[in-house]
Amino acid sequence: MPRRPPVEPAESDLRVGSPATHAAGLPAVLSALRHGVREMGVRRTVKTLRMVNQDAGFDCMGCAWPDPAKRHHAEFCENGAKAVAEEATLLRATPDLFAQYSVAELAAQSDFWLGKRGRLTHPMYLAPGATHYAPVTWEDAYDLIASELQALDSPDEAAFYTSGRTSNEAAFVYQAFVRALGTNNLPDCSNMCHESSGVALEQSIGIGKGSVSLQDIEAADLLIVVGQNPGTNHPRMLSSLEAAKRRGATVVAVNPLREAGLARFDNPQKIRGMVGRGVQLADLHLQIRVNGDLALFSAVNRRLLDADALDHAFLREHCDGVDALRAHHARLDEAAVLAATGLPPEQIDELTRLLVASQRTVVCWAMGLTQHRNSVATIREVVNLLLLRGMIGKPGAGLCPVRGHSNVQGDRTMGIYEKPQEGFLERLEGALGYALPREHGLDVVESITAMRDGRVKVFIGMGGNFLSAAPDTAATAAALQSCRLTVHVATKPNRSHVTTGTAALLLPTLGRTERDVQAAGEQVVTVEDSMSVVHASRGRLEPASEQLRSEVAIVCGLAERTVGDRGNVRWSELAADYDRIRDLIAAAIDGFDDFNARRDAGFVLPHPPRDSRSFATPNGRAQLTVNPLQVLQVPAGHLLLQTLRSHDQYNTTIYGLNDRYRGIKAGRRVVLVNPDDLEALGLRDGDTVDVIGEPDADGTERRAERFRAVAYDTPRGCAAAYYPETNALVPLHSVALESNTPTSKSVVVRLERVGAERNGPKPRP
Ligand SMILES: Nc1nc2c(c(=O)[nH]1)N[C@H]1C(S)=C(S)[C@@H](COP(=O)(O)OP(=O)(O)OC[C@H]3O[C@@H](n4cnc5c(=O)[nH]c(N)nc54)[C@H](O)[C@@H]3O)O[C@H]1N2
Ligand SMILES: Nc1nc2c(c(=O)[nH]1)N[C@H]1C(S)=C(S)[C@@H](COP(=O)(O)OP(=O)(O)OC[C@H]3O[C@@H](n4cnc5c(=O)[nH]c(N)nc54)[C@H](O)[C@@H]3O)O[C@H]1N2
Ligand SMILES: [Mo]
Repeated sequence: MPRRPPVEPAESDLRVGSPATHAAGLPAVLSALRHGVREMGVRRTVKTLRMVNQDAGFDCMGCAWPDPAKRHHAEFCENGAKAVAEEATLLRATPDLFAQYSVAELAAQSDFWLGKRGRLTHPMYLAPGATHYAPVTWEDAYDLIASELQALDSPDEAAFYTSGRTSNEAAFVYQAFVRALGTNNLPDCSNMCHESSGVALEQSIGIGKGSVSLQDIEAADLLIVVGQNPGTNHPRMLSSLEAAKRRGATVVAVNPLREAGLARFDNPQKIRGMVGRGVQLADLHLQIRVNGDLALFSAVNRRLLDADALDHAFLREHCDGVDALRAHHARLDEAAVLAATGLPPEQIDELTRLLVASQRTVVCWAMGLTQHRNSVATIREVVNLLLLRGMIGKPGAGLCPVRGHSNVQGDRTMGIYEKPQEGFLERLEGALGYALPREHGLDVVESITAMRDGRVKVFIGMGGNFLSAAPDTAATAAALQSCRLTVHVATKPNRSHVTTGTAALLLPTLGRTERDVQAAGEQVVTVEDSMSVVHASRGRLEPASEQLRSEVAIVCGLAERTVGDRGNVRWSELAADYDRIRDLIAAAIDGFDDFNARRDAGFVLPHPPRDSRSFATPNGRAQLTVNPLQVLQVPAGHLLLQTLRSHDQYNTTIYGLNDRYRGIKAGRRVVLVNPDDLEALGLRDGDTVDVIGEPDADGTERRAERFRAVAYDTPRGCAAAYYPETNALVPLHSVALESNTPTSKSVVVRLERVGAERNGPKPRP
């Protein structure tokens, strides 16, 4: 029975209370059930949630945190349950919706409203000059795309985006198709996410992935969680931290905010978590200033070097660069460290003391480290720390970049990468049996510029919400609008679907919860989690509409029409039986031998530093690196804004309008500011303000309108507000050095009070 979409609260409904001091527990279970029942009713909620992350069920698309070997009866968390409810919803965005509203009218709605229309049911086409999307057959849709692609002067005039939910099988055929066409233009969400981690790790240890397993997390005696909010974004990680704590581990949080999830945790899987007082997680909280981490880790490393608290045997046998690092840190300016971190030196001493005492150290991090101008340098400095202490390639120790999307790491392994290495291409070429392009392609930021300048004319998005996820919303909108054709393979409507090129197509696809039946029968797909474990995922629900096609089927259908069978590839055979795709993957990619035989049990991909302390750098040794301290200067009267996630969203998908842990209810347009800064800026808690970013070179202003200023516990000079409402403020040219990741956590802004005369109706984002 179709349900009615929820009604969006008005601006005046926004309430601000005190932040929570506990995470999860009963409120988490109740919140999960409320979202589930609202989207899909009681019976379907119970049935669906029982299949998450079970051996015979589907992989939760909530995050990339691994599953424990011994699974709980209900291996889910509040936000995993919300992610599932969002996909398994009974609401439907049918052709009637697109007949009722023009594209312009849809574009005037909020992200929340668009997402809450429900699942897309039919392929839809927006013809050149048309005002409304209209239904189209799959065959006509493929033909339209094929003819646009074939009409290009060069395959490099198309860009093929991927969001990290795509399965390994779909990702593999997608990149095989794109490269058959002749381009490496494969930008992906990683470019905006953990690219800085990949670049830094590749340089330092020769592989761009983390080096720990779940067992390592639980066996560590010291866990440092930097720039990450696991209580909201990786709630199952709290269970692992809890397990480590019960064995006596110390947890340190490095974060400008006192996130509830790192304070006290009531495990919803355990009775004691529902009725007891829970476990205190972080023993030490370093309330660092935004972008201060390079200074912090430099200062810690200097102290370790000064105290000679080093693993000399490990350094001698495996590493280069310790003398250069020592000479560099000997000149470290402690005053600059204090200014950048805002931390009392005693706290840095305390962290150093914990490190020296630790036998098994793990450092975990996420977007708080990766989305700054100096991110790659910062992460290299984190690697320096673990190398100095010999904390790589032994149990209970290592590097843990906590990935975001549930298969973002797997997509990269499958070749979704604009800068493929020669060795990878050679082997892939052998397996596919046709020639592959060598010239590197465009990443996300480069794709935006290329579209805007007319160098890219066709945009295809395999999932995701390119417009809302990318920086500089106005620039990205202009980029999409200057394309001849924009295509989205998607489950639910979003802003990218209503900011289109001259023509546009919406291709509805199966989600991971749904049964995928092809010519050879029911199919399974595989994913790779944050710790390099590959495992199977089986959809169980009936598809949201009979018209839906799987991502694999869509790619193969399109490839058949555009490039045709070639080499060893018969697209229709791949689409009929995903085992045939896995045969190709086994031949093309390291670590996937006997893929079909091993997919059900799951297996761990090789990771030389973790497995044998070997490092695939040019000289075979791990590299300690010298990273000059760069401190971002914020002009007087300005703040350094970090853009982050609320507890009720999945990236650009807005589940609901509350952020329970931060005390925000029924609204999202808030900017969290230190009370002393508010006073210094002549503002009061509760004022309505516009947030204004740095102007463009041509003077165009970047402004996000009507936010409630909220006095909040964050260091002086720093502020926080939700993404994607604030993406308009991130300049397209403001990127991390070396990784080209937008600096979503270092946005220089000022606040302008909105006078009573401007208290008109709420503008749309
Ligand atoms: N429920 C839910 N789960 C998700 C997602 C979601 O949106 N919702 N998104 C998924 C994705 S794609 C990703 S990448 C991950 C994101 O997971 P997170 O990285 O946890 O996500 P953010 O909300 O961006 O939080 C960034 C954290 O870093 C801190 N921080 C900001 N700037 C700095 C800094 O300069 N230094 C330090 N030390 N800390 C800083 C912030 O205060 C915040 O706690 O989560 C994944 N899981
Ligand atoms: N300011 C700011 N910007 C950021 C960030 C930030 O912290 N601050 N974080 C960045 C990060 S870490 C990331 S990863 C990106 C996220 O960027 P994206 O991955 O592009 O964005 P999502 O919001 O995850 O994409 C949601 C859409 O995916 C589609 N979808 C969902 N499930 C499926 C599926 O199974 N198949 C297909 N084909 N489509 C599906 C739905 O239509 C939904 O609307 O945003 C980045 N942008
Ligand atoms: Mo991400």
